[in-house]
Amino acid sequence: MKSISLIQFLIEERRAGRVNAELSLLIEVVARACKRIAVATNKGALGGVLGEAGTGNIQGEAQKKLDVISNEILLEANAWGGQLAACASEEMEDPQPIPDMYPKGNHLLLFDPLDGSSNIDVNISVGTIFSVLRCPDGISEPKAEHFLQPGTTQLAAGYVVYGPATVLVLTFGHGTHEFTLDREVGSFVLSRRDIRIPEETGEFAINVSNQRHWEPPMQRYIGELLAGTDGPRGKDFNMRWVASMVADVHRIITRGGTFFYPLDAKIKSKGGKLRLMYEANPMAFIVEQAGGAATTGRQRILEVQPTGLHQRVPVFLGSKKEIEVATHYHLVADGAQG
Ligand code: AFP
Repeated sequence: MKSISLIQFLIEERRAGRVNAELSLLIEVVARACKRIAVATNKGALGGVLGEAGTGNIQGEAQKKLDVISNEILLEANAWGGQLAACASEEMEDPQPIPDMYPKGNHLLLFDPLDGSSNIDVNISVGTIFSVLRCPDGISEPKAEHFLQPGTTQLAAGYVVYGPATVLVLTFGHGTHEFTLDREVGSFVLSRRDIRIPEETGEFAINVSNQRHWEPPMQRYIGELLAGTDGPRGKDFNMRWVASMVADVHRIITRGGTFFYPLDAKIKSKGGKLRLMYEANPMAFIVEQAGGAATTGRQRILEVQPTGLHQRVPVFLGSKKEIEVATHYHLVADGAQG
């Protein structure tokens, strides 16, 4: 089979009128930055990149050295190319403007530079998640409010898993596609086009240690899965939890399944654990484009109107039929559905 590089794929998408030149170049730049993050990640202890950075991020979380390195790589790579009006990172309180000495473009880039970073030191897969929005017309110096667009307006979203292989998964709203990094050649090569997530599944992912804090409909749903053949679902379910969203989502993109980070009593005041703009929206776009579903348990994630750059939401995503069941239980509990 003739291999298709990411660059070739992007040129073909441009010719088909699905992507403009500026957006295509932006994705190339992000992919190139992610190759550098892959190199840093792969060096592990030998690169002096493991351990704490000794700083905290806007979320109040201790930063790992690789969180800081990955953030810097993405900021630096994207500053000068002329495709962006500004960047926003999960690691920074405010959006990062494009320095005056560089040309500005019409796009806004949001990223979680190193998702799952608590897994770095134990050599488990981590990843980068990104989302691209259009900069509102007439805005030359975007502020946080200009990023607060619902996920339905995303022009592109993707993630890179730094695992046994480095894999990029990408959507422009015309299907979800996977590229694997050929380390010898140094380029991403198309490995799966138009990925489809099976509608039904027997596998779910959730951090069960939070069970006692969940809301009743979540207790009900997971309780029924755990009851297996003896319970109302009449079948056994398997469970996985990597604690790197990129790795858990990649499993779902590959063989189906579901992922839940529901609301629980410990995180209720924050609105959830995962960030809408950096994690939930890009993953929801990717999953929906692969035929899956993504909700907050009550609402389609992509339709949530953001109120803050670092807003958190509950996340239910993956194989459609199961996400529908879990969401239905929440709506019934709220009295919104019979
Ligand atoms: P870190 O980047 O701090 O490791 O958080 C990862 C994450 O945001 C997401 O990737 C995981 O699914 C989730 O947190 C794991 O959360 P728990 O540690 O509460 O299971």
